[in-house]
Amino acid sequence: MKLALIGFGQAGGKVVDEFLAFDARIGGGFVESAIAVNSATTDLKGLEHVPMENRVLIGQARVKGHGVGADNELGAEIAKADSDEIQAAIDRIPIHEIDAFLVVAGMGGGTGSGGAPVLARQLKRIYTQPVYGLGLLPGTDEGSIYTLNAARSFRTFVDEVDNLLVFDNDAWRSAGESVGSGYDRINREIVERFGLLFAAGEVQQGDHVAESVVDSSEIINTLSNGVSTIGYASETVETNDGLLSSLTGGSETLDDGAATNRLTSLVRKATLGRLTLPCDVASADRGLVVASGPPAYLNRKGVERGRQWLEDETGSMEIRGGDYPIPERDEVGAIVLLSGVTDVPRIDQLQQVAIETQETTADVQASADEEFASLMDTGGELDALF
Ligand SMILES: Nc1nc2c(ncn2[C@@H]2O[C@H](COP(=O)(O)OP(=O)(O)OP(=O)(O)O)[C@@H](O)[C@H]2O)c(=O)[nH]1
Ligand SMILES: [Mg+2]
Repeated sequence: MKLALIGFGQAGGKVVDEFLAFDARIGGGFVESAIAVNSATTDLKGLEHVPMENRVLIGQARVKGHGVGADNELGAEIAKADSDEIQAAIDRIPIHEIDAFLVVAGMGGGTGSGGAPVLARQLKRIYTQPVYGLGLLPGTDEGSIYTLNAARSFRTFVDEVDNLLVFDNDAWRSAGESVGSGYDRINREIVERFGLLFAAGEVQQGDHVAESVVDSSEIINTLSNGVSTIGYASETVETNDGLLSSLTGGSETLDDGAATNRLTSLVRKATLGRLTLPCDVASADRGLVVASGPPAYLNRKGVERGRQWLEDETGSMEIRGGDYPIPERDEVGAIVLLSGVTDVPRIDQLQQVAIETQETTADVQASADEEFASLMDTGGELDALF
């Protein structure tokens, strides 16, 4: 499916940049337009693939190109104040060409975490296409301001978008890795999963028509509302099947039984392995299984078995399935999209933090009120004395 990508803040911009590189690498064609919005000049300069004219600096009057320093209320304010500048870039998107918007942002900082929900609301007001969010949750070791920002932003963002796809940095960090190289690796993991999903919905008739290719409407229906997570598992395969596909017309598999078994276990691995947002799989409301890779290795029975297995695992009647043939790839993979998930420990944890902070704020307010009242009482007594 064709997307207009909008990266908000530093993390959002970097991930959009990586999406562009990935799309070019796999010949996916799922990125129609890419825009980066930020309040920090250096972040925008650091991007490699987002076209210069699509890099939008906001909040110059308030923060002079230096970012908002994790103040997400300020992030939201400048996104509102400079909405015209953002809109000017969006006006250049060929809207009739796109199937959806995807707004990408780190939830822990200020610019993206505050601005992304504001932008999502603006897009939903104006356009009929679905507006999806891709929210990156901070690591638990980043400090409480990041957690608090994420807790607040998550609640707003999920309300403003049609579906919030989530990636939890905390579940994906590895010990001993520098922050910079860590993010580079993580960003590649992100775009591979979400990129393959969106690219799957972009296969055109005649590209390499497997009969059961995924259609963009199947992705859109799976993403109808709530929160989503993705699992992915892959296996390297022999690539000399270029010859084989040309001999067999690209429609037959090498060995049906082996291909079926491989796909079925890849679907299980993808689902039971590390998800972009770890959750209880049984709580998913809808799902989509996509088998990707060289056409000779894709097989309908394998996808169907995997799909049925996921139905049993989730108890959902709404599990879709299909193929994404990628002739040049030396990997067979299974992408499992789980949507409308509700049992998510990390989100419960974030909500708990938000509630506790609200209570603390309320307590502080209450004791301030009390103090004020007692001062006024004293004042009253003093009044009576005079
Ligand atoms: N996956 C991923 N996460 C990132 C990356 N950079 C930062 N983050 C995460 O995103 C959160 C927000 O950071 P930024 O995107 O830098 O924040 P910002 O939106 O630019 O806002 P300010 O810097 O406060 O103006 C951090 O808490 C990190 O968890 C990245 O390259 N990849
Ligand atoms: Mg920043």
